[in-house]
Amino acid sequence: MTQFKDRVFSGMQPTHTLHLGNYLGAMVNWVRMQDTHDCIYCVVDLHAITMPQDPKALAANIREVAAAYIACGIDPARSILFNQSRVHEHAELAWVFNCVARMGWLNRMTQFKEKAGKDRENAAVGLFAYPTLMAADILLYKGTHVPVGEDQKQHLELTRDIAQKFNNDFAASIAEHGFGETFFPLPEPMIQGPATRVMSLRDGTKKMSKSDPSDYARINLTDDADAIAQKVRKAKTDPEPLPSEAAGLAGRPEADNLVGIYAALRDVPREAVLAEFGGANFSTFKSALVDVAVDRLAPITGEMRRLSADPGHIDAILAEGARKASEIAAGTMDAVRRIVGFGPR
Ligand code: AQP
Repeated sequence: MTQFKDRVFSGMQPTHTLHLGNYLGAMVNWVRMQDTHDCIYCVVDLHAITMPQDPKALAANIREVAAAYIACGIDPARSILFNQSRVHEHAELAWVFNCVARMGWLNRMTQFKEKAGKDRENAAVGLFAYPTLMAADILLYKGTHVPVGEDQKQHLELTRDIAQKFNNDFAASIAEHGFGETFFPLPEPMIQGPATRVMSLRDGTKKMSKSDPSDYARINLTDDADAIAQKVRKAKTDPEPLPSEAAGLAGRPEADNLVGIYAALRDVPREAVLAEFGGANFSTFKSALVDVAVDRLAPITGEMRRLSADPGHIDAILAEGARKASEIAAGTMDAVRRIVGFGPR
């Protein structure tokens, strides 16, 4: 059995500024994993164009998301940080995986259904094939651990299915070329951020999302203290005071979400939050929530602003990251070409 070196891969789309859901659901975990793993963090710009993007805004968002990674604690000296479109092997391996994955597998993906909405006939083919590109992103680096929010669980399962099918379909060729019994690892999803599913501030049943048309639905990492205070004050709640125990949050999605956000920002269990605020009304709780959110996010926002003032520096970091990523990607793709039968280039 081939042994795979532990390696983390994950990415975020530069479709908009990052928000609290991206931060608590994935980024906090990304930062921690740098202490224990080799990490590769990507700004997944090829994924971004699965929905229409303004080219100028996309270019700016790529730099802004890279700045957010660094401001949150991703260290380009320890982790590889780059944007996906600079490494052409992502698209090349995705094509091979388009020929490995089955239509039925992709038809089951709930994210495509949600994003395509009722007008499925008019959705980009790339939006449908999004999960095969995601599988290529991870497997190009033989990623073994993928820290993500809960919404990505289904795509990770598909990545494992694709890796498994590739390993089975090409088993003879993999062995013949001396690559052992299995070529790709089956990556493990690591859904363990402080809040793996942060919900919209306007609707506690919908996830907080970059593409939500209302900016009041999310707290962006670029929001200043006033914007955070306004959004939290306007956040939807219900008329009851906060319960003293977690069971009392059942059927109260907005209360549950705000308590979860507060707990995650302070890194304490929900029970501790309810022990402190049980019986309090929302205006008291929201003031406390604004304070912790501002405390936690202000240093990140400040650092993003500082980094964004020097786009050349960010571009240099992305170029160096792409150089390192390409070295690994080229090796994997060269092997895949041989395994599939294209021969070396
Ligand atoms: N609301 C959320 N709660 C917890 N985790 C979340 N993530 C996203 N939203 C939440 C996690 O953040 C990482 C990056 O996500 P992405 O940029 O690839 O896109 P997404 O999952 O589709 O996030 P958005 O914000 O909803 O973007 P749009 O609106 O552009 O599609 C992932 O690990 C994700 O799980």
